[in-house]
Amino acid sequence: MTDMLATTRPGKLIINGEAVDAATGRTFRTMNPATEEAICEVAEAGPEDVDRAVKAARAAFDGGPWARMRPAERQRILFRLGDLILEHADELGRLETLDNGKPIFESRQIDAPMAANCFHYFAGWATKLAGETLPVQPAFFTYTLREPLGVVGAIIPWNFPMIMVGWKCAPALAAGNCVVLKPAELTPLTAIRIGELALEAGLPPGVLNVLPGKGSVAGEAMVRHPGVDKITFTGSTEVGKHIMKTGADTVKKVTLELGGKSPNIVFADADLEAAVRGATTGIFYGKGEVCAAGSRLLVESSVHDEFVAKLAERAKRLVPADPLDPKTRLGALVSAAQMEKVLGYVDTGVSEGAKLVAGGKRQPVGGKGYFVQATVLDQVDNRMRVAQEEIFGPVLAVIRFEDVEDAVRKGNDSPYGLAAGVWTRDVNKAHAVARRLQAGTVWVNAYNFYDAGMPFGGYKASGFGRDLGPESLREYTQVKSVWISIE
Ligand code: TAP
Repeated sequence: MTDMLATTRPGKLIINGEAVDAATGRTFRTMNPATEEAICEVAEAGPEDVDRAVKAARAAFDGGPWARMRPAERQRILFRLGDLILEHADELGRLETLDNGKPIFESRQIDAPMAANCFHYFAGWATKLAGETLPVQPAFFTYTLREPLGVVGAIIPWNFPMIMVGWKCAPALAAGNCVVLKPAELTPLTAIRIGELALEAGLPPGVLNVLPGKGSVAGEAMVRHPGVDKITFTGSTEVGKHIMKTGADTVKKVTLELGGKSPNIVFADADLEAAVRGATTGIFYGKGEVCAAGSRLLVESSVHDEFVAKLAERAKRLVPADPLDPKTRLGALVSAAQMEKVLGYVDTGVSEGAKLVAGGKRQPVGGKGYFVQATVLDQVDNRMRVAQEEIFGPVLAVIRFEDVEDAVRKGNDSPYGLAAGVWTRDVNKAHAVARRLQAGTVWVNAYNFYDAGMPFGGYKASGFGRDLGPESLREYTQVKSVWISIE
């Protein structure tokens, strides 16, 4: 604990290039879910701070330094920010682990490089966004300009705080927008630190403002603020719907990345050893607090028993441990409330008739922390609540299927459509099933792969719009058509 405090300072808001207290002077305490102890106090943004941040962003955008800067210079600054994130990966990884409870292996080795990768990738786009010359009528010279939207409000969840900063801010900034970022109240620390690094990289004041605070207060004020042109949101479907409704009053553009209940489908002809590994990481990576978690495992009947036996054995070996230990692969859930919700779903599953074959219990480490065992529920029917509702924890629901038709039908029988996995050695089957699955991402003989260059987002109730890849730049730009009479 002493060591922990030595590496964390009180968190401030970042508005117009300065670290400041909230206008009200209010703070909140961010907690370490592995030890149940406080990490530090953080300034709590309210509506007045949102207004200041939006005005600073507007000023930087409307004829300010960001708008006037040559794209090559914007590219250089964003690339430098990617470098700084890598240079500070130890510090950022540690902050993320303290705040979120995820293993340091994930936050240091995967999340920090992924966040950096976003800034490196999108930096390159700053110099490549262009309109088109469209010769539609001989009497006119006609072309389009691809322009930024203005001020983007980014509202992000607690499961991948650092990565979400990269997913949202890198493309928005590369396209020439200014950003007001609200990290989740549970995990504000890495967003604040990246905000500081952005200033060090040379981002002019006001271009990236960071407002830790409550969603129902600071987030709500951002969505209602007429000076915000667009909200890019990742979080729950419930809050996403609310944002869409509230944003309508000021005709906000909205991108929503919401929940999931993704099917990971194992055919009998798969490399079963690889599929067991893929099913395990598909659900237990990130403690299952992953929007795209392969939380419904669909297994072909003929290999079901053998597969589930191997899976249960593997899950039992995945023991919760100190997230700061580099060997740990299962950390603490983010909060007591999340742990209670997850354990409640295990009970629900059992009472619905599912069979618990691994885990199912809280397992404190050193007597503390919101740790939950890697849990496998077998004999789940796809209509049960544990198969239809997002649990957002290390709980896998195993469902049998008989053939391709049955697999596709059950796979798509969900309100969500974020991701899916397919395990087979038959290349025709892989392509055919990938086409038929209603999901924004399909992994074949793999699970949970991401890259800044590959679009990611949902079908159905998992939202609309895309993060990452060239596709995401459409979300942060608008097109102007210019007609010049040449007669
Ligand atoms: P939410 O409760 O929806 O929170 C997400 C963000 O919205 C937080 O910053 C939250 O602030 C804020 N918020 C809450 N109420 C708000 C309001 N009225 N107006 C504006 N902002 C508001 O989700 P969560 O529990 O943090 O995250 C888990 C969910 O995110 C899961 O459903 C998961 O599937 C989804 N998720 C989706 C994806 C993709 S890419 N689709 C990726 C990761 C997570 P506070 O937390 O400070 O209250």
